[in-house]
Amino acid sequence: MKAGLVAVVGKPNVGKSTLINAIVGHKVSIVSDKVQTTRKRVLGIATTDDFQIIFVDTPGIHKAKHKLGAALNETAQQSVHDVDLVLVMTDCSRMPADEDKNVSRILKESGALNQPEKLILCLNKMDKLKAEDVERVYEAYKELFPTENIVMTSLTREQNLDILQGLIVKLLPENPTFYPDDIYTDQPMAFLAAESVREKALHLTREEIPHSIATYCEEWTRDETDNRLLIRVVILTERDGQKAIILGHKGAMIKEIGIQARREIEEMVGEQVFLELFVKVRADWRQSPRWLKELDYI
Ligand SMILES: Nc1nc2c(ncn2[C@@H]2O[C@H](COP(=O)(O)OP(=O)(O)OP(=O)(O)O)[C@@H](O)[C@H]2O)c(=O)[nH]1
Ligand SMILES: [Mg+2]
Repeated sequence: MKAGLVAVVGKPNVGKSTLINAIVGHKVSIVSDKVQTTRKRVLGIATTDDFQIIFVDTPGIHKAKHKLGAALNETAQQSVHDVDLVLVMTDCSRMPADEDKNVSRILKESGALNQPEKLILCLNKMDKLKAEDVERVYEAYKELFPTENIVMTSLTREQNLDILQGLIVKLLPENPTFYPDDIYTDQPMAFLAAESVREKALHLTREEIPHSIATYCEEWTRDETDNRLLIRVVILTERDGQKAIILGHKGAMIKEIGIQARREIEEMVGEQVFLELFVKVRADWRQSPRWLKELDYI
């Protein structure tokens, strides 16, 4: 039996959470085309008869502009300690940017680059890479993250996912499993439900809205009269104007967020649910240590 922890790190929006969901086979971490989608450390656990990969999903490492950003970077940096493997993910359709260099520097400082045999470099989004650029990007990323364990993938097309999984398993130490085989995350259902709401809001909104909202589950109870699960999720915004956008014209936006999230949550819990959404305004919550703590971001 091979088993162990694999921290997945990299700059924002490269596909870290997409990878984890694909190998775990459950949606443990939300995905979007906006940066800084993942906001806290989340475990995604894939178990078979031969292995247990315990992925640590982390926020994308970026140039922080507020306390929330600093907390996200801190979470990501801490996650590479005490793991068996570090998987660094990059978007190979572009040459390394300052953010990739910053990730490299952080991994160097943590000592991860001194153990190339425990480092995996995933060059993702190869579907967007031109054939004539392959060698150039390969060498450029290898220079930043020196290791022989390199896999080029397209997660959206499921290309080379099996090769990457095989490599992870090969490099994991011999261990008994750490979690029962039916557990796929360390997060409670209430967190997954709140994240589902945030994901739908990220998909349906633009500009500053995705970054300025947070969600949390306020209530998770069973209605005694009709035995239905009642889930109340709060969408936190920073300004009245943002609240108005989330609500939408005559409530159309929040209704759509609710419909899409409810569908996903019902699939997750395997029964019908009553999903209630509330929008609250808390000025500058991203700068408030109390709110960041409340939301479990620090
Ligand atoms: N074209 C292409 N898009 C991809 C691929 N893998 C992931 N994506 C897309 O890239 C975007 C970001 O994916 P995420 O998994 O949320 O990225 P992340 O690295 O977890 O991002 P943060 O949590 O913000 O750090 C989503 O729109 C994905 O669908 C790929 O192989 N090719
Ligand atoms: Mg993510």
